[in-house]
Amino acid sequence: MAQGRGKRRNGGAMKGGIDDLAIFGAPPAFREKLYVGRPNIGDRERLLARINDLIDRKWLTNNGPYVQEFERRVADSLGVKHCISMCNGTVALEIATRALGLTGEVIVPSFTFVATAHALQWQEITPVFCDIQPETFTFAHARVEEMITPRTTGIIGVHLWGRPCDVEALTGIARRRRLRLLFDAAHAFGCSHQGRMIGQFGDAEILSFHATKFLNTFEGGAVLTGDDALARKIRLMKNFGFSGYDDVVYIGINGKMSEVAAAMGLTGLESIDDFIGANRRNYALYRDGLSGIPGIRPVLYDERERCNYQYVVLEVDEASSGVGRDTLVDVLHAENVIARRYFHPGAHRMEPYRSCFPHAGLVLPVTERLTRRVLSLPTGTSIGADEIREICAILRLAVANAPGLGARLGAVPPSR
Ligand code: T4K
Repeated sequence: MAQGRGKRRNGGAMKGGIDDLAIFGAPPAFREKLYVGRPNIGDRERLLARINDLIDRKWLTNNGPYVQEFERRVADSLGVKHCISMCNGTVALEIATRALGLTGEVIVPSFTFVATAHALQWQEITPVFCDIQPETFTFAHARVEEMITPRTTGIIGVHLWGRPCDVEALTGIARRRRLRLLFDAAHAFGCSHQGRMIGQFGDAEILSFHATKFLNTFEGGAVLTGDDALARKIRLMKNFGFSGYDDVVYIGINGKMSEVAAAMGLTGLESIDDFIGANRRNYALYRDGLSGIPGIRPVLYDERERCNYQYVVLEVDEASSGVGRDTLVDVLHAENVIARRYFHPGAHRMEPYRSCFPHAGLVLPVTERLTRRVLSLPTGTSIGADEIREICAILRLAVANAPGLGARLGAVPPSR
């Protein structure tokens, strides 16, 4: 697999002094931009062969053979009875929410991609934002229980960055309070929780196969469930409510995955071990390369579980590093490292939530503190070890020169 060929500018020499930083006018460390979320692509020949096949077959969508095979393989690999593929993760969330009969209010974390909240609001269900635990970045379940009202019908837990949320606590709350429990597992394909694969929990879980995800189908998603009746309903819903050739028995929309998307997914599945291997190697390189930098803490994965290591996330403690998260992002962007602030500023600080009742003025202290501290770095199959070492060296240089950086940046406009 091609990894980071020829992107470094200096061919060996790392940046050594503050004047070498591109934010002060030096050439950027990388000739090309390094992105978070560069797609993992499996074997190109296998993909093109599959695309040729589907073109020859003239069966492009509507539950074609590749879609059926993809669904079967995903379900088998996760140990889930039903995998119902979708055109994307957001539609998977919307359809799952609707099929579960959620109405009124649903409790969600704010520290997530905004689609988790929008999927509810789009259906005029109120997302009730709950704060997170600082150690895990996932639901503070004690708070979840306090937020239940007579209008609450469900909870959506998010396995943020593929790190499982507290499944047991949420399952207990949902059972006790007779609520539906859905998991947004958009980041968590291939991850496990206490030895069981994500996908097996709650009433249903949803996946995203967006281009930026660990496993991609260009665009795509899925609902996973062990519940036969729910699976039947979701299959109707995603195909206009058709139960047969021309018999519509239900209100539905179009949530179908195409054959070309499934061809990409099947090809990616064959390279899963390579994808995980590259991500795990990158994660280890970042951990080594960043160790000992004051105030920079990589968010860790539980190595006892299966992980996809798809997100390399740092938490920046400005009091110790002397440099704020946003300054580090500016420094990296200038070097052509397009670090991201996933998921700043928190869904409750985005429109329409930040302006509208009942969210306006909502304060979630832990979410707000952490969304100001995290940044995601490039990883995946398109980045190499040399590039990671250089990114770490840039961060080390920035923190080592924190006072000078701060003083000089007072006069430099931010790059974003
Ligand atoms: N729930 C959660 C927790 C999610 O994170 C998401 C999606 C969903 C639900 C909804 O699933 P989908 O409906 O998307 O299937 C990106 C993705 O668009 C989104 O799928 C993802 N989460 C989110 C975390 O990231 P943006 O706005 O950051 O996308 P964008 O265009 O800035 O691209 C991200 C990076 O990837 C860039 O640095 C460039 C790079 N990139 C992107 C694409 C599309 C490439 O290198 N190649 C590409 O083809 O949202």
